[in-house]
Amino acid sequence: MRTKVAIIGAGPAGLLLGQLLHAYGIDNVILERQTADYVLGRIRAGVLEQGTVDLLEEVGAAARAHREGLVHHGVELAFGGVRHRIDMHAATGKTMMIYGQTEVTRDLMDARRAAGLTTVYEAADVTPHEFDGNHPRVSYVKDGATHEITCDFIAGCDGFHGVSRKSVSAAIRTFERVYPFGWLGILSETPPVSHELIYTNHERGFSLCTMRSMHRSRYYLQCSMEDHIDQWPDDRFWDELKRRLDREAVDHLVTGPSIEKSIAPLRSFVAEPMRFGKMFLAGDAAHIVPPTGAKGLNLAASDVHYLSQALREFYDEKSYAGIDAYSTTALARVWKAVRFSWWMTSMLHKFPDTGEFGARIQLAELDYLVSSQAAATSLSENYVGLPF
Ligand code: FAS
Ligand code: PHB
Repeated sequence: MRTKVAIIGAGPAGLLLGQLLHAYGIDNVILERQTADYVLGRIRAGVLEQGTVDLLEEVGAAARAHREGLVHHGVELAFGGVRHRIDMHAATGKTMMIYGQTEVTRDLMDARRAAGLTTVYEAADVTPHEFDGNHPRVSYVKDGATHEITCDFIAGCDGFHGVSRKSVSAAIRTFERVYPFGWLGILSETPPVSHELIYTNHERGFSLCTMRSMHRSRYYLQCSMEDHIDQWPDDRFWDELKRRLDREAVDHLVTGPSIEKSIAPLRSFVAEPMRFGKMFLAGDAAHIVPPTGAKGLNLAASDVHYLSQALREFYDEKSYAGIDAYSTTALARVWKAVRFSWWMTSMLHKFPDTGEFGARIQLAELDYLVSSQAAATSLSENYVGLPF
């Protein structure tokens, strides 16, 4: 098989890149290790920046998001048992959209299928070859036979555990911080406790009240990395959540059976550079952020925005300028989001090793945020998404 761009991974990064390239008349094929249903079964992000919604619009995959997505103008920060609203729209003129990553993925899969583009699911042993030369290609195994795709470029959109970054033997630098806790997440068919998200700093640990719709809620609790999901039956989850919420939230909390429950580790990770000859890394393949700042999915979107523009410039104008600048341009925005996600995580979670002093610094930071317009504006412009 021959294509211009071989994309490894059919998560949000790979699917959005595929549709952007298609919009620019650039032929592409996606190779995905799992089945489409498996990809759709992963419950992850929930908040879309305006820039991400704009990209979905650009590829004609935003109609359902506009119908079903919830537009939010702010978030609430709770500490010391009191909730404070940060009006992000007033500070930035921008809004966020609550629309699950599962739905984004489904809309992009539908758009790809409607365009008749090739996605090979259950592709095993996907391997990028000769991307530091002039004849890049990708091999894979399907139904017991080995196949090969020759291409001009390879896009590694295969997530943190993918093959692309691991295939790079050249100079690659990684930067990492692993947090001493995880997020225990639950999904339930219950009305959300508030119309907006509630981030809570509590002496027992962080909690987040979020949602997927007005009848489907999602909640997160900071938990120990030693915790196992079997130790958290629904009743224990709801009891612990009530201990961490403010009184008004407890009064409005509607509990119910979990329809999904999982524990995610938290880390900050960046690989530099994001380009190796004819192969590019995008999304979680290149960086990971703790979900506190709701940046993971949105960074995947900005990466593939930069990459698709660079490839469009190459094919339209035979210019390598965008391709040569891709890594530097993407990393400039990545690191600002990594900083913001680290800052939000440091401010809101319980860190046993920083003791009482660390806890007081967190409360001072939160108190400053809710009493200074400048501080609230700084948080807001990072949360709604810095410009592309
Ligand atoms: P993905 O990991 O989504 O997609 C990579 C794809 O590549 C997968 O489909 C995988 O099957 C495929 N793949 C991997 N190896 C391959 C190989 N060798 N060959 C072929 N295909 C291969 N972000 C938020 O903003 N908010 C959140 O609350 C949030 N929660 C998260 C919870 C969890 C448990 C995880 C893991 C992540 C969470 N994230 C969250 C971040 C998440 O949303 C990512 O940022 C987002 O999925 C990034 O998309 P991709 O870069 O496409 O990577
Ligand atoms: C979610 O809705 O899953 C979500 C929202 C905000 C975050 C993290 C996760 O910071």
